[in-house]
Amino acid sequence: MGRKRHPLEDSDVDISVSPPKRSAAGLPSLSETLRHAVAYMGPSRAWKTLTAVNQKDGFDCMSCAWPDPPERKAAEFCENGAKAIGWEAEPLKIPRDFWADNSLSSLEHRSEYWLGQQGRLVEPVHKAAGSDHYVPISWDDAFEVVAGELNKLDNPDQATFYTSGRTSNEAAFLYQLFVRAFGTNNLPDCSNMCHESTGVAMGETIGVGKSAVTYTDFAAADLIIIMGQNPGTCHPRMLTALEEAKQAGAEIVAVNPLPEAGLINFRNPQRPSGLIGKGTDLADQFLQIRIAGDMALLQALSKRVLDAERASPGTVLDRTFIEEHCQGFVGFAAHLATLNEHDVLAATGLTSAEIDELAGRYLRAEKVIIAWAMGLTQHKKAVPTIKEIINLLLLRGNIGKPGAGPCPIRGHSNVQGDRTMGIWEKMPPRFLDALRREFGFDPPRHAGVDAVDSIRGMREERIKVLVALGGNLVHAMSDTGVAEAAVRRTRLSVQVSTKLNRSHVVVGEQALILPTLGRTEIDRQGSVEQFVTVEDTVCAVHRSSGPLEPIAPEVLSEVAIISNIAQAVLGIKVPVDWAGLGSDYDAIRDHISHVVPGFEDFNNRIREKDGFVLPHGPRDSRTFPTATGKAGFSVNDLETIAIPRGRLLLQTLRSHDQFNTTIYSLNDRYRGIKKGRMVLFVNPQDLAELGYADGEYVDVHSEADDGVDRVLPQLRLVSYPTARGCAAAYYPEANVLVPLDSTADESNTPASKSVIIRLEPAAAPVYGTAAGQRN
Ligand SMILES: Nc1nc2c(c(=O)[nH]1)N[C@H]1C(S)=C(S)[C@@H](COP(=O)(O)OP(=O)(O)OC[C@H]3O[C@@H](n4cnc5c(=O)[nH]c(N)nc54)[C@H](O)[C@@H]3O)O[C@H]1N2
Ligand SMILES: Nc1nc2c(c(=O)[nH]1)N[C@H]1C(S)=C(S)[C@@H](COP(=O)(O)OP(=O)(O)OC[C@H]3O[C@@H](n4cnc5c(=O)[nH]c(N)nc54)[C@H](O)[C@@H]3O)O[C@H]1N2
Ligand SMILES: [Mo]
Repeated sequence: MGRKRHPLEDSDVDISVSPPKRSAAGLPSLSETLRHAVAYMGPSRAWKTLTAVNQKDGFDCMSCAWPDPPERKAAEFCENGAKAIGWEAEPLKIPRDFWADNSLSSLEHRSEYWLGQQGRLVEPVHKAAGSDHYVPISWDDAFEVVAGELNKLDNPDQATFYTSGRTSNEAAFLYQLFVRAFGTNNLPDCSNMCHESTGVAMGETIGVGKSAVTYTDFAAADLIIIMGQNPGTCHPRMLTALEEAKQAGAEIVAVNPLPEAGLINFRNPQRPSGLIGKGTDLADQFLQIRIAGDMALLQALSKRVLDAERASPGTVLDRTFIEEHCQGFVGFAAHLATLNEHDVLAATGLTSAEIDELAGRYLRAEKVIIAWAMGLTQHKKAVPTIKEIINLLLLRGNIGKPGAGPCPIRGHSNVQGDRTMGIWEKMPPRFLDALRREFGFDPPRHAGVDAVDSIRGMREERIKVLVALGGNLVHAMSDTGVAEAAVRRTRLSVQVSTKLNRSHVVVGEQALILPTLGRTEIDRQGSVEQFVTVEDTVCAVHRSSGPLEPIAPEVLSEVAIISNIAQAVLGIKVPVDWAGLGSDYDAIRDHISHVVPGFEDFNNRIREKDGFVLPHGPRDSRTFPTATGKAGFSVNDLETIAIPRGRLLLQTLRSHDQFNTTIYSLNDRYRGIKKGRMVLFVNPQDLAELGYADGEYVDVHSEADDGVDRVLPQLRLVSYPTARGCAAAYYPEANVLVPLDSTADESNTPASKSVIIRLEPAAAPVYGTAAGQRN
């Protein structure tokens, strides 16, 4: 096999920097895909997995929530999907002596990259109180440890149950059922750090927090505006949909502080012309906005639409739609009349002409999609910003018709489905009522804690047990130092995982790792092969079943683990057949069909090859399940971030070779970075004004109201064409800079894309050499 088994610890000593790319995918992507897949899995496993991924009878790719097209190609995956599959399906196991050889205090100094390279977890391990080592433990003993600690608590709210968005619908449903039967709504999830702002904003304005656009709408749109999203890296198959839309005549506009390669040009590796030709130019207009300037831009666009209506009454707004389906228009229009163009230009860094041009495109288009991701959701004003997307769309009836609508692009492959299944700390009473009717116990009614509040609870020792179904909470969370100290204060932390990460080495007094099957593997209960289901970002539900034999016979599925924990913790306290549900996923789906709207007759409908699309009132019939039954225009006061002189606004983002906290390699091909992640991208003029040069090393300090000096030391400066006044660094490393209390209003999502920073010359010598000597 082509991969070194234990690559050297990353040291960032050899970072090399070249100019950013102007085009995504193409031949380099195809060769990276094959190189990566074969190096990790070998040719036969690579073939087996890659021919099954995203096929109708195969498994759902775990790399993002982008939907599958109605007609599947033979190769229905992207470069980054292949990396995710290779990472999971590599036939490398953590050996038994690993736990004796590596103390927790030594593992703590290992990077996320190194931890992820050690192979699959194949046996449950336990760290006893006071011990510095994990020791293998039997499954039954592991479940008893969990039961012992949970049943010792004074009340169920002293435990919190995190979920990451790879969990299937079946596992998610069973997990929330167990947690609520145990007696708490403490069900934080990765969505709290991701699209929570979207859920709040769309829930309040149109009554549904999910995309009102389906796959086929892309090709039917006249204009697609992509805000705060990097599809070339994070949703590469979206580029195919954009290319198809473009060929069908759509215009595409990108709004981003960075000229991301995938937004500019796409060389479709599925077509010969994409491999050797020039590719398709995607963006007709690129607005290089300042970080957090989107709310001002959206308001300025709506104002221009209203001005156009005033100039030619009756020709611009969709009056019929507004009168029949909306409320709040008059107040909204009056509020925007006071919008000050100077404030808009200062906040966005754009010119009036650029905004006029985009407004012109919006006015000419009959059908408009606005898509967005983390560039919009992770700011203090994220919720009102997304509400301004809704305002702009409502003005011309761009919702509930083909080719139009708001389109949040979700991240984790089943994060949306997990929510649908009840993974949320504040599910509405109608869901809890349905649980009670179905299962005959009364679920708790008071709201639980989200991810940030879970950390606060652990920090203050109100929460004593952390159970995590997947993910890497301590490293995905903001304020790494605070998050880690908080988890260390728990009595027990439990991780249900496929591979090692930081959350396995920064743990409570006692800790458990429970190894589980991944998407690529066959899940047998008894001798019967099970399948699971997922929901993608456009509400399509379909099956997933992996083609590979499990990495080891002892490894249990997530469903089986939850079922066993529930039996150990609850026994017969509630009338739920945990064992039966753990061994027959159809039985779980039967319950889902009674509890979750849209899943009626689930078991039959899911067996129809394509699965089904969940109902969505605004999308299907312009029915808005809000308090008033109408879509709401909202009034949002423009508030911009005051950046003191000599400071920059930092966003924390993903490289091309990572999946969240999982690092595949130290390269970021499109941005020209090789062999290192400790870089800070800054505009050349800002660098000059601050008195630094490309290649110098700095310590980055964040500045927050709490006065705490948070530092990320020794970043190599990279002169980069980002918007003025803005900087970018990689997540999760840069999470040390994001204060725990810096969150979005209303959604409590960490504001990890607007951090005020100050640069200082690197205090310590850089990796043994003087700063600036190395390029
Ligand atoms: N390969 C790969 N795929 C993934 C993931 C991964 O890590 N790797 N993660 C998955 C997950 S969980 C998610 S949520 C998604 C994330 O998908 P993205 O949201 O695309 O990921 P980020 O890297 O956070 O990129 C945010 C983008 O927003 C831009 N941006 C930052 N601040 C602003 C702003 O203020 N305004 C505007 N207009 N733009 C801004 C950045 O320049 C960047 O292009 O991807 C999913 N898919
Ligand atoms: N600064 C900053 N912070 C951020 C973000 C940001 O843009 N900037 N983005 C935020 C976003 S959008 C998100 S979604 C969160 C991500 O937060 P998480 O979802 O908590 O983190 P991941 O890195 O996706 O979790 C990876 C781990 O999941 C486990 N795993 C993988 N596959 C499986 C499986 O099939 N089953 C189980 N049980 N476990 C599995 C592996 O052990 C792996 O190490 O981070 C957030 N944090
Ligand atoms: Mo995410």
